[in-house]
Amino acid sequence: MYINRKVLTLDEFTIQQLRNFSSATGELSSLLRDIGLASKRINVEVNKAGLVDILGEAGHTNVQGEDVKKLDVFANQQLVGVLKHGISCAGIGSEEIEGVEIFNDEVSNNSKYVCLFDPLDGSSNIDVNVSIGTTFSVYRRLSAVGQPCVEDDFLQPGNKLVAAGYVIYGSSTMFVYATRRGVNGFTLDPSIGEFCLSHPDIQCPSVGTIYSVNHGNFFRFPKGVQQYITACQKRAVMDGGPYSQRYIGSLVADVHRNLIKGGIFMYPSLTDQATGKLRLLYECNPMAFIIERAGGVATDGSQRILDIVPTTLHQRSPFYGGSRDMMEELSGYLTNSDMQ
Ligand code: AHM
Ligand code: MG
Repeated sequence: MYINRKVLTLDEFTIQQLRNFSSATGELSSLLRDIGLASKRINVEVNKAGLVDILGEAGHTNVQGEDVKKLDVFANQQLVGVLKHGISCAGIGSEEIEGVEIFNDEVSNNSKYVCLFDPLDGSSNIDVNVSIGTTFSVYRRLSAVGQPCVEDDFLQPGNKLVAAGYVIYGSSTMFVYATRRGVNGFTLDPSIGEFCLSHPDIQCPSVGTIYSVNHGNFFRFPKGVQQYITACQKRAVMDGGPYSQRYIGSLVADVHRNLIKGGIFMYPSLTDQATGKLRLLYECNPMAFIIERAGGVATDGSQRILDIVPTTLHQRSPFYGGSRDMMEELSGYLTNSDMQ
């Protein structure tokens, strides 16, 4: 078997980054390694999802007599487990858990980060073999190190993020994370069980030809969004032709594609749900942080996603994000008050 030893693994890369900072303690590298480990375990179970009918339904006992858990519950347990037993995280917030979980042991109380995640996003796609993902946000805690962390440590705007990322369980499994220094992507090499640097310094193209939105909601969108979508469809051939509409219904997969190819993703407010669907702290913020670090733009229609000051753990926000020039064109439609 050929192994390319020149390709950096996720661990090697984060440690290399660390060497550039004399004051760095390695806690962030350790936290990313923990999330990487959990995501490898999640990946193994996601790949077996189609076997659930053979091995046993979720919530039942399989043929080996083991309890079969729903995948999103399993994913949550893996992430909570690695972070709780690791040395870098004082507590977590998760889409699967109502309140924050404060670890409150000696090592965790001395950790400087808190983490929020959606363990398995797009879970309605699991049963039909479509890409799903994990999203995560990392904040430096505000409360004093040495004490248990507190809920306010989690309620920070995205502009305070130290790092954010996602894992996509797709045709291959990728771990993408961003810090203030940029965005890098790592593909899981199953032969060695390591994430290997495959997409260094990801830059979102400033223009693209893809718009991603749930078209079924068209008549529930603000008028400006309807007008923008119609403009996407009416683009003249001389302007590069109409854009392509691509919507997977998995935030991670839709954003990942647009990040690489150029495009715009929208989950607008709806007439009967003004805040849209996506959760601010562990869905919108990590994606907005990554998009911005890659040179793109992300807003809720009127302000930067990353500037929204959260008040509750599971609050939702409309989300528009992607290629800079496409976002600028969209904002022309959204800022016109007749269009709202
Ligand atoms: P989930 O957290 O219940 O999986 O919902 C989030 C998902 C996103 O991945 C995706 O962008 C969106 O919901 C799709 O919603 P819809 O089916 O309304 O288009
Ligand atoms: Mg979700």
